[in-house]
Amino acid sequence: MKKHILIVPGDGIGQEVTAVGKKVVEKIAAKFGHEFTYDEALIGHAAIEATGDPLPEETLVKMKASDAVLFGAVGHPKYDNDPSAKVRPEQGLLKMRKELGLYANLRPIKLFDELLEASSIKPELLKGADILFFRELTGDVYFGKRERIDEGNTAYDTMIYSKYEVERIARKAFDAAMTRGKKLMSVDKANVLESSRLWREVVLEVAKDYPEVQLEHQFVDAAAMLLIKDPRKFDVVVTGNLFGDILTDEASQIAGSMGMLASASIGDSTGVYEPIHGSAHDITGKGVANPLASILSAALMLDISFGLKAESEAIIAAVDATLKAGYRTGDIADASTPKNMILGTDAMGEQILSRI
Ligand code: GGG
Repeated sequence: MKKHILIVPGDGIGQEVTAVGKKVVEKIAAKFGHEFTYDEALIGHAAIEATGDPLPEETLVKMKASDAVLFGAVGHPKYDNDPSAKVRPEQGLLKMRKELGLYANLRPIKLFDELLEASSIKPELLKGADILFFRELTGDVYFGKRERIDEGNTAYDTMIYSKYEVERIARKAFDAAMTRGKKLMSVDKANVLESSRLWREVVLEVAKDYPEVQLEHQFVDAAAMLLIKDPRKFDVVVTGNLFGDILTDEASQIAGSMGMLASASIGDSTGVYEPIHGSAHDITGKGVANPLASILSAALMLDISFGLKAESEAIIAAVDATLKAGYRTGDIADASTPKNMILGTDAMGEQILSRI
């Protein structure tokens, strides 16, 4: 198979983990006889530094012309202490999602058995937990009108959803539920928010086309509590942009670490595959970042964008076998992990490559 992949490492540890993700894709191509070509582009702080724009036109053009994008992370600590900065790395991420019509963000919460003890949640509550989040990605407060008024003393962000936006993400989630346990949880805050009441109305309407799927509604606060209390209650979850952002970070603790969670953003054109973690400047340059989320994002890319199921499974099996062999990065190590089994980013990548 011939495919063109755009590598967009972004900022911080995005650079380090995406380099490893790319090596894994190259190994898969060699092993399975595919002809993948690659290009690279800037986004986020790296792009601001080079061009003044967090998503330069050149990057967007390359993204649209590619078969898939392997993405890293955006962010830089200099903006944390400058809340009024007009140009920010995250604007590149949001614009990319809007321009590519990436309305569905799939975030599988997969717990590898070997990491049961690494999780912050009791192992007996966790074993068998397997959740697939559908986070809506191009609506909500992230894209609603926002403004400072009252001479800068008051600010607002608008939580906004239209029917068609809810319907298309709901259909994706129902379709996924049909291929899994035929259970779907829709998360909203319909007891308070009007946009959530619209969300619930539309989900109920779409549900009529999926009579086999058992639909449950939860308020976001209750869902946040249940994720920790009873993670096995969850199968497929559909929710809005803000609630999905927060809940999936929480759910990463089920998988042991944010460094384990991959994601796929799909919609109208090129799919984008990225770890859910950010740029993590506190560990940037130390060579200790966990590359497994990037590697697992590459596996999602092969499966979802290219339909290469066996190739995708070969990556997941290599991750599983590496963990079974006892290798860990610092974020997923525990007190019982021997020091010589705690690896840095590249060494962990080498272990995965050797098992493909
Ligand atoms: N790889 C994910 C990433 O770069 N996250 C940084 C970020 O700003 N995330 C906000 C969001 O996902 O909406």
